[in-house]
Amino acid sequence: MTPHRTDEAARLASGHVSPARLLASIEALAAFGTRPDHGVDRPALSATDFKARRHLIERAYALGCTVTTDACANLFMRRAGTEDLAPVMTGSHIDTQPTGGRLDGCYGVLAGIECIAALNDAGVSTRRPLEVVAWTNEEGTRFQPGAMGSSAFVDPALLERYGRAADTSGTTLADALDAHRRTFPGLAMRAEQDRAHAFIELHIEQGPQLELANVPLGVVSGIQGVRWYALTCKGVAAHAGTTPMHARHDAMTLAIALGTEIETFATALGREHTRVTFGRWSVTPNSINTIASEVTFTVDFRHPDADVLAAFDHRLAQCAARHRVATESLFSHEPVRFDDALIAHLGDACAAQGGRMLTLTSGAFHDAIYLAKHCPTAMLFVPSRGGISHNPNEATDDDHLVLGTRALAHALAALCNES
Ligand code: HGY
Ligand code: MN
Ligand code: MN
Repeated sequence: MTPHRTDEAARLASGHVSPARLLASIEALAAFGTRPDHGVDRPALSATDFKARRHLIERAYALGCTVTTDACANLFMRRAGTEDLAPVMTGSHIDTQPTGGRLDGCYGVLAGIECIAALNDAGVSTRRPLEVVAWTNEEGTRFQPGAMGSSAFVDPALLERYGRAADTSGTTLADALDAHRRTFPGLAMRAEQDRAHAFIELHIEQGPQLELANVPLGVVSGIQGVRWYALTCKGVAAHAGTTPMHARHDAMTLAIALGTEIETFATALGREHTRVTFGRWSVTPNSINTIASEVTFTVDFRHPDADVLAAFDHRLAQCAARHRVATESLFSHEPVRFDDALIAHLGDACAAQGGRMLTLTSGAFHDAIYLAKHCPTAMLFVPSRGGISHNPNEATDDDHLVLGTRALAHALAALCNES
C-alpha cells in the first residue's frame, strides 16, 4: 500500500476517529482500580496497574500492533510504517493519584490507541511507525520522583538510582520492575532506537484556563518548573497530658511553623504564579496523646521562572538550616519550552478541526517534560470541567475528548509521513 499524501492521511485519520470507541475505551480502562466515588486508584506497577496494562496490550495486538517494553517497564504499542524510519511517538501514563480521576494520563494513551484504530479503519499506511507509549510512574505518588519511565527512557543512567526508591510498604522500584517482568515474560524489549522523530502528548489541562476562555483545544508551548522536597522535623515523644507546654519538644509544632514560613516566602518570591503544596505528612508515633517525636512533610513548589525556582531552593535551604531541619530533594526540573515547529504544526491540526484554540503553558508536569530533551516535543490540551483534577470528580466534556483526539490524529498522521 503506498502511503497517502500527508494532508489526505491527516484528514482521513481525523475523520475516522470513533467517538463511541474512544469513550468506551475510557470507561473500560477506568474499571481497573475504580473507586466507589467514580474515581480511580491505580498505583504504578501495582497488581491493578498490571491488569490495566494487560488490557492495553490485548487492545494493541487486536489492532495489529507490536508491543515491547524496556528496563523501566514503559509500554510501547507500535503500528508499523512502510519505511524503516524513526517512529512518531505519542502517549502519556496510566498510573493515577490515590484519589485520581479516569482521564489524567489515561486519556492521552487511549487517544493514541484510537488514532491507530482510526488509521486502520481509514486504510491509511504511513511512512513512519506510530508508537503509543504508556510511561511508567508519571505521578510519582508511589515512587518518587515523578516521570520515572519517561526520564529513564531519555537517560537510562537514572534507572540505577530509581531502582532504590521505595514505597511506603518498603517495596522498591526494582522489586516492582521484577514483578512486571514476571507478569509479562513474553514482552520483548524495545530495540535501542535513535531519537524518535517527534513526541506529542495529549492531556487534560487539569486547570481552568481553557474553560474560562470557552476554548475547546489548547496548544501547550511549555511546562513550568517543579521542586519536590521532604523535610524532617525532630522532637521528643512525651505524654500529652503531663508535659507542660514550656517543657515540650514537639516535632509537629515545629513542622507547622516551618510550613507557614515556607508558604510565606514562596508566595512573596513567586507572587501570583507561586504554587506551593504540603501534600504528604508522616508523624511518629502518630498517636493522639503522644507529642510527636518526628514529622516528615513534603513541599511541592512550581513556578514558570527558573530564577524564582533557584531563589526558592536557596531560601528553603536557609530556612531549614536555621531550624536545624533535614531536607531531601525528591524531584527537580527546570521550566521547559517545547519545539516551535511542532507547536505550529499542532496549531494547524487544531485549526483543521475548526475549533478555536489557545496557546498556554502547563501548570502540571508531564512525561513530555523529559521527551523534550530527546526529540521535538509538544502537547495538546482539552478543558477540565471546573479546572478540577487529581480528584475523583475530574471530567471533560465528551465532545472535547473527541475533538482533542481528532486533532491528535491529524497531527500524528501528518508527522508519520514527514521525511
Ligand atoms: O504533579 C504533576 O504535575 C503531574 O500531574 N504528575
Ligand atoms: Mn498526567
Ligand atoms: Mn497527574
